[in-house]
Amino acid sequence: MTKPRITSICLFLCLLFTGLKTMADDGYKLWLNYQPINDPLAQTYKTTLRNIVFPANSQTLRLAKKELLNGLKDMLNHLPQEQAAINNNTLVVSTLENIPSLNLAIDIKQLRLKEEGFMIKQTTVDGATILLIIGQNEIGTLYGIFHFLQLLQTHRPISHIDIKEEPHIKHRVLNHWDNLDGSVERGYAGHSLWNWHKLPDYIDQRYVDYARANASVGINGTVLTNVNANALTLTERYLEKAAALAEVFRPYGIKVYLTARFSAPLEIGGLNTADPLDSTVIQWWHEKIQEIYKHIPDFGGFLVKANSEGQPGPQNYGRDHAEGANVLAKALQPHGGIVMWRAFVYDDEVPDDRAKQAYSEFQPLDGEFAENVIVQVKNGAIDFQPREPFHPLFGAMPQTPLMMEFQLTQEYLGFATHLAYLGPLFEETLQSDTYSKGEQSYVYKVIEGSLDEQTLTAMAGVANIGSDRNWTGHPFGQANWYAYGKFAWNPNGSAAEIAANWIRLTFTNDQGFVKDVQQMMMESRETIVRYMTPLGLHHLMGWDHHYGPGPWIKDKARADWTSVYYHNADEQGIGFDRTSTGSNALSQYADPVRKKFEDLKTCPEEFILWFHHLPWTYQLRSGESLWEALCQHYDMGVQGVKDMQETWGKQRNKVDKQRFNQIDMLLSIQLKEAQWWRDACLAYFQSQAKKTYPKNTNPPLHPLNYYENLQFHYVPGI
Ligand code: GCW
Repeated sequence: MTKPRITSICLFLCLLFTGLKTMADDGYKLWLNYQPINDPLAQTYKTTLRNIVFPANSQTLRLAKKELLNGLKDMLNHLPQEQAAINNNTLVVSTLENIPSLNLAIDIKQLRLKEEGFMIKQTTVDGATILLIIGQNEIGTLYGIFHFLQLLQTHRPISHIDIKEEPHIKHRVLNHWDNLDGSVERGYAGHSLWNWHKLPDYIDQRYVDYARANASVGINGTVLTNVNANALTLTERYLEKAAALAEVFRPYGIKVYLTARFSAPLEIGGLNTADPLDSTVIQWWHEKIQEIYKHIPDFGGFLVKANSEGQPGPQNYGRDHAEGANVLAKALQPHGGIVMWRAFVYDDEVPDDRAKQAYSEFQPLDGEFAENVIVQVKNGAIDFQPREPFHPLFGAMPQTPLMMEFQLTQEYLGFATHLAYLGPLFEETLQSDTYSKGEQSYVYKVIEGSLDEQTLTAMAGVANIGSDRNWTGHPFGQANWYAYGKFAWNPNGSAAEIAANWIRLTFTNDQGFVKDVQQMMMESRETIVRYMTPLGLHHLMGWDHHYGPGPWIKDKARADWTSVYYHNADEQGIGFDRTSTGSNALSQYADPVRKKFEDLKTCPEEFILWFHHLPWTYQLRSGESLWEALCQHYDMGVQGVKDMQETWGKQRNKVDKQRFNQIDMLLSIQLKEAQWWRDACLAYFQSQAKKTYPKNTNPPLHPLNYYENLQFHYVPGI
């Protein structure tokens, strides 16, 4: 070959390569982005996967096989040879149950797997080196395939591989706050995915892709409808529609759940009461549940928000939460269904510290709930704030299964315009020590049932998914969906590791990129805490729509819907006293936790104003006064966004143009809004503290009344 020809081939390859980088990627594929592998590893993969034995005798196994072969074709441009017998370099995929039919010299008694678990193992059978993917059942096998593909996507070695994976939590569920009119409460990524109007006859491809994405991270349940429930959901017309979705999701191992409006017997049942102890009501639920199972034979059960924020519930009839939950549970039990009963309650009348109310109402009911009821508790006692201490109910109800509710949709973390990787928030909560049974009684152990020997276990994530082409609005919102799935599978997981894998799956395996972007993700949530609610402040957001800052919000129908109730700032000081001199919410924690938070010497400064009301002159460990530290945190928050911009700016040539630009533009919005949060909060707190700004803190750009008078219309999510 002549020199000029070689040069032009090189040039062509270079152009092709850079062309790939700049090609548009709209993010629709999520982390299921099977990029061609241009790495020496590709050859090893192909050799190891020369042949395949994969009898696919069911719908789930057929789609697992299709997923595998498509993935191999896209990544390796290689299709293994289908074999009946087992030779060297064969990939064998099977459920445990099907192994005997393969005549493999393997003792299956040795292979123990928990429900939905799988193993991936290289081994020698009858002299042949083979790779085994074995699932405890069909769904476990599908999970094994996805896991295997992810290993290839992230360029991991597969020789001598020996992996066993089992879910630590049984029900790994998304909660959609989707309304029947197509809107999504606190949804920032477009409309609802569910087109109720066209269902049941029109099956959008999105439903399939949604199921596939969930299965790829082990999510096995979906609550289709908003917890602020509409009784119509339970009418025949809508059950037919929900059944059509259930049918799409079933082969992917995903069960459908619905939200039950407690007053449904009145609203759609024609009864004149919804008293859970009334025999006609009991009968009504019994019949309704039978009807549901006729439509959806594997229906998962109900999620219920009762006696909270105006939702009806058993207390309307003088009954308690257990009496309410148990009526539904009894009717669901013969069918294997469960009730997820939310503990997000705060009394309509009693203006006690809102942080105490869930515990006050639920803890005394420990042991009163039916076996198939699990109490769904938000990660913190107020409401999905950028940072909250763990909810005091964790560890406090040993005789009741408790599940975690995380919010993936960023209601309080900048909607879908701010980059907030929530892995560190999940990890921080799950690794908190409740001390309920002495040291190391971590929240994750409560959730996985190991602390109190619970077998009914679950986790919920309030979905951040909508009709936006890239599903989550912000491309990095996808990481929160992914990370939620991973933590629901193993609540003792690592946010940093999950982030690195997600980056590799979603963007590239380029080491520099992975390192930079992982660091950016890991710091992103702390950055938001700094420019929104530093040092334990909380609930400072704009009224009702929750967009932007509103530390001045006061004089509303309920004190605990205002901001001033939570920060109590005046000329003397700031913070909510939850110690024994204040609301004593701290008494709800186990003693070592209470003491740690109560004592200013040991209270972590990130929670200091959550638990203490302190003078502005209070000296923090850094030596700064509280006022100076507050100013500094707001400044660090804004600087944190600038740092993210810089990090992202360096990645221009490492990702496709489309996502690069999207993220770049979103970071600009985030910077503007971080500055706005900082300026508005500082202007307000300065007006209370009446202190001068520290030397290195620039005063806000505008006077306080400018921020107070900003008006917004058509904010998404309401
Ligand atoms: O965070 C609040 C939201 C409400 C939500 C409620 C809840 C679905 O502002 O929109 O209602 O929590 O979790 O029930």
